[in-house]
Amino acid sequence: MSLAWPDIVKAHEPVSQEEVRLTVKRQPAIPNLLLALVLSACANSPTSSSPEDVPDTEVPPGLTNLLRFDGVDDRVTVPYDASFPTEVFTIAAEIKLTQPAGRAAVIARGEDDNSFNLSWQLYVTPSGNLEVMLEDSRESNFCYPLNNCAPRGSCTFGDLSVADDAWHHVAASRTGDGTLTLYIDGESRATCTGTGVPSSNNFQAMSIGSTFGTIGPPPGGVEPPTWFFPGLIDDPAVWNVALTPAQIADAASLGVDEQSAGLVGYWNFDEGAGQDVMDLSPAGNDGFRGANAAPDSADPTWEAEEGT
Ligand SMILES: [Ca+2]
Ligand SMILES: [Ca+2]
Ligand SMILES: [Ca+2]
Ligand SMILES: [Ca+2]
Repeated sequence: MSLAWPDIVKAHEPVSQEEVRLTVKRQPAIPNLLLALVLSACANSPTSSSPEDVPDTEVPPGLTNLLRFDGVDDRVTVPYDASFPTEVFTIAAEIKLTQPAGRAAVIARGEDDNSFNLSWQLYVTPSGNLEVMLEDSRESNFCYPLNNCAPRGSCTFGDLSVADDAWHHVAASRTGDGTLTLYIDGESRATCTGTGVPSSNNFQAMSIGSTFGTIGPPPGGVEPPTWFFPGLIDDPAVWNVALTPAQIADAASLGVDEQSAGLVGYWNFDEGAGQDVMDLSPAGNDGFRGANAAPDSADPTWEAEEGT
């Protein structure tokens, strides 16, 4: 088809592509007339396939997309790579969910099958609050900002609620001197100093929408995926540096800067079809939907951003 979504919008309103992106992401629905225009343009194109040929999880080309996670087993898997950051990192994503029944992982370097060490994980608690868990090489788990697992360091924090069925940009960074900061919508909401040191004895896949492992060695020694995220995720990203508060604010309002120093993973989930989830960072950490690179029950569902 010849018409892309931003082109259609531009024809109606003199706004920038960035404004289009933010408007589309944050508004509950697009005008039905415009969506019908896009869909009919696809249906009428002589080169497009018939509706019967399109699998359920595909969305029309030309739209920007995201992934819906079912909270049962859905996740994105990124095979282990030495570029994954450990002690110094920034992790971020845009999320939308209602209060989860259990813990809901956004992005994680979860438990290793052999060391039973996780490095870090960002998740939403059953109370609907953003939280980070770190684990050191001695299998001590540290939970921030409540500091109510193995206590270490100290925190100050404010409102961390994110499970209100609205889009939120969430992020966490950790510096080399152990300062962990949690951000919501570009604002610092928690700062912890003297935090635990994430274990580097971890060769597990990175996961988006879940983590790997329960706390401690499971029977059989293989860490199962768990803490499945029920809702929408877009634009997850990972850096091997601690971004500044100003950089986090920019990422929240403008999106991920693909040229930003230290970027080692950025998945915009715009594919809209197929298994591959491409990393737009120089590190090339491409992932796939679900438990494996073939269609499986753990595949999250492609969804047009306009549908949110
Ligand atoms: Ca562990
Ligand atoms: Ca997207
Ligand atoms: Ca799959
Ligand atoms: Ca599923």
